[in-house]
Amino acid sequence: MYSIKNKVVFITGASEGIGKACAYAFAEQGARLILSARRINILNEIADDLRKKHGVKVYAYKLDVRNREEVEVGITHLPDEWKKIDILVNNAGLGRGLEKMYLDNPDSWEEMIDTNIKGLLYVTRMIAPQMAERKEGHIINIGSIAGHEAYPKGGVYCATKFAVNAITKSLKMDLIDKNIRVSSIDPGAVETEFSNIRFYGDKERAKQVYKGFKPLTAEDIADAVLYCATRPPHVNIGEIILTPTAQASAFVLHREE
Ligand code: NDP
Ligand code: 8X3
Repeated sequence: MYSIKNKVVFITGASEGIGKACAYAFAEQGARLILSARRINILNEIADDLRKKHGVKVYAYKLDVRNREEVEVGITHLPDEWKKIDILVNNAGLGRGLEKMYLDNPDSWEEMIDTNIKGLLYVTRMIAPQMAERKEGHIINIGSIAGHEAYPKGGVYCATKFAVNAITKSLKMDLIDKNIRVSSIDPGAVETEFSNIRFYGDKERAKQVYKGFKPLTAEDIADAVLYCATRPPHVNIGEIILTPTAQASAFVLHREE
């Protein structure tokens, strides 16, 4: 296992779910963390807990990845000791609604496209050049099985994750002479706040998504992210697709009654 002790890891969407689990997984390995999300109070609590539990340095700051200016200014003005970023985890993302596309509310499309595609691009655009200049760094995108197969009523969410899939592959090619690793972690059903957000706070409906089988946990995904980050420097994991054992695809999911 390649050590990531004292490496600087920048995680978007670190206040909840997979991003938060990544923060804990990296802190356990002694990495230094830049945690970003919109809910700064929660981030500050996580940061304090990580400092206490793992004795690591953490810089938490409020960032809405949809806001290009906020991304550009925030990353440009990171304190000096946080400017050199070794690993970027592009995790911030969401699904909004599950609805036939031709009847869907375009506002939800904007939110998904702005967060999952444009937000990821804005952050990457600010961080990849400094990695390229140093010829050192790793970008890990959180995609989805929805980036490999489209499913009904999820057209725009799937489109955003197909975009992440394409961006990951293309970015790897663009950075091929810069010694940068680019990976995509593409999960199936993970029980987080994802479905609650997708269904606009309808907790009962969200619960049904994970009924009758054992879903992945945020920690399972963090484990895969950490695996990518701790391979020897000459090893690039391009993509990991992971699903619950009861799930074979977006369409084939075995539920026990
Ligand atoms: P959660 O809802 O639990 O967490 C989402 C995180 O993203 C939160 O920390 C939230 O923080 C942050 N976030 C959302 N919008 C923004 C924004 N505009 N700017 C900055 N941060 C933002 O969901 P998951 O942990 O499940 O999702 C994480 C990623 O994993 C997403 O990209 C999702 O598409 C992907 N994924 C999830 C799967 C699942 O089944 N759960 C499966 C496959 C992929 P805050 O609200 O504080 O800003
Ligand atoms: C979230 C998982 O397949 O339910 O990316 O859309 S899925």
